[in-house]
Amino acid sequence: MALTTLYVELLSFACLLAAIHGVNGRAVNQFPEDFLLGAATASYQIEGAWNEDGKGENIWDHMLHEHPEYGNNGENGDVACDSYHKYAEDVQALKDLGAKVYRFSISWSRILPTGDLDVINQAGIDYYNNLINLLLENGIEPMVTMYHWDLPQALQYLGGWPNPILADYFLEYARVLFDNFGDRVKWWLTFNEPYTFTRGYASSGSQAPSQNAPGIGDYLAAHTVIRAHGMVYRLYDEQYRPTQNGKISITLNCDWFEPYNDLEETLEAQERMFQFQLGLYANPIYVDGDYPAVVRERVDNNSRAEGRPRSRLPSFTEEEKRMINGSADFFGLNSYTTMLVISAALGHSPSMDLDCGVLRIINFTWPSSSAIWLKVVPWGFRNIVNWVSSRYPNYPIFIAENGYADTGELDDEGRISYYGQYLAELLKAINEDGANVIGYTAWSLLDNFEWNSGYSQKFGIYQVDFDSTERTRTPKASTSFLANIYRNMSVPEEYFQ
Ligand code: PNW
Repeated sequence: MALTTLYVELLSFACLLAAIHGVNGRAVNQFPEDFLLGAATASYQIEGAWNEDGKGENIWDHMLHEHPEYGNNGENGDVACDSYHKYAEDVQALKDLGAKVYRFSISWSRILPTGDLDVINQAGIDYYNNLINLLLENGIEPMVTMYHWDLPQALQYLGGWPNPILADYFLEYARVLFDNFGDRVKWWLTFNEPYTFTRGYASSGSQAPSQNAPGIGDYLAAHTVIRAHGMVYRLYDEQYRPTQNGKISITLNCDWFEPYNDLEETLEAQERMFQFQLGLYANPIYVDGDYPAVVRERVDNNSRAEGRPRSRLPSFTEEEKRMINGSADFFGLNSYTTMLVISAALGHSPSMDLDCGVLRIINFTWPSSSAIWLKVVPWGFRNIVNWVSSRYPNYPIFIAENGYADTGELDDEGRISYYGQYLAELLKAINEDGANVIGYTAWSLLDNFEWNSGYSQKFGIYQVDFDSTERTRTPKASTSFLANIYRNMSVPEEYFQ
C-alpha cells in the first residue's frame, strides 16, 4: 500500500519535473545556452542604392523597371530601407534587440556587376566589410546568404539558372566571398529558398526573372542550383574550412502540410507535397545525393506520357551525387505557416503542380496575418521542425526565417502573439521532442520591400518610415518583447499554457 502511494507520488513528481524541465534537464521555456537568436534581412529588400557605386543591375531591378505592373503600385527596391547608407543604424537596431546573429544577404551584382570576374567592384566589397566589421565590434555574428534571389541581369541574358554554366559562375562568386569575408564570416548559406525563386522560371508576373516555362525551367533551374550548392560546399570544405573554420549550408522553405482528412490518398498527398517542395532539394543534399523516388517517378512518367524523349527532370551523374550527398553542415529551414493538403490533379501540362498532384488549401478559419498565405498556426511549426529533425537526422537545424506580416503599426500585438506562440512551439520541439535546433533568425529586422507585395506587407521588428527620405527606424512593441526573450533566453511561461 505504502509502496503504491510512493510509486504514484514519484510518478507525478517525475511528470511535474518533465513538465518544467523537458527532456534534457532544462526548463521547457528556456533556450539552450549556446542557442543563437537574431534577425534576418535580404539585400534587394533593404539596401536600395540599386545603381550606386558600381553595382550592376540584377533580375529584380530589371523586372520591376521593365514591368512595374508586376509589383505593388509600381513599387520596387530602388531605395527600400536605404540600408546601403544606413547599415550602422541597422547594427544599432540589432544591438538594441539583443541579437547574437544577423542573417543578411550579399548582392552578387554589387560585388560582380556582370556576374563574372571581369569586374570586381571594390566599393561593394567595402560596403560588406564595413557591415561585417561593425557587427563583430558589437558582438553580433554575421550569417551570410550568398544568393537571396538577386541574380545579376547579365547572367539572366545567358538564360539564368536553367543554364548549367551558372553553377560555375556561382562557384567563382563564392570564391570571391570566401577570399574577402571568410576570415570573419563563420556562417554561410549558399541559397535562400530555391523552391520559391526557381518559380521565376515557371511563371510570369511574379518571381523574377518571370520566365514562363513551367515544369521545365523550374526543374532545370533546381538542378543547376543543387549542383552549384554542392560545388560551393566542396570548395569551402577543401580549400577554406582548414583556415576559416566556419559552417556552410543552404536554407530551404517548407510550411507544415496538414492532411485535409485521414484517407490513405490524402496522407500520400501530404508526403508528396513534402517531397516535391522540400525533398527535391533536401534529399540530394541530406539523404543520398539524388532526387526523392516519388519525384523521379512522377516526372519521368508524365514526361514519357507527354511524348518526350527525356525526362523534364534532369539526372545527376554518379560523381555529382557523391559531391552533393552530405554537402551541408546544418539544415537551414524557413517556415511561416501551415496549409491543408489533399490529392488533386491540378495545374496545366506540363507543370510541377501537375507532377505533384496536390492541392494546398488556405484554411480561413485559422487566425490571419495581413498576408493571405500566412495563417498563424503555431502547432504546425513544431510539426515541421520535428518532421525535418526525423527525416534528416544528424543535422542540427537553424531556423533562418520565421515571422509575421501586418500593415506596419507600432503597437503590433499580432506580431507579439505570433512570436510568443511560435517560439514556445519551437522550444517544445527542442526541449520536449528532442529536436536539435541551434539558432533562429526572425524575419525580419526591418519593414522592407516584400517582393510583389511591395511595401504593403510589413514583416519588421522595427518600423521603417518609407515616406521619409531618412527611412527612419522606430522600435515596435514587438521589439522589446523579443529583446526580453533574447536577453533572458526564454519565452514567458504564459505561452506554454
Ligand atoms: C520568404 N509563400 O519568401 C523570403 O525568403 C523572404 O525574402 C520574404 O520576405 C519572406 O519569406 C516573407 O514572405 C516567401 O507565399 C514568400 O508561401 C512567399 C511565400 C513563402 C516565403
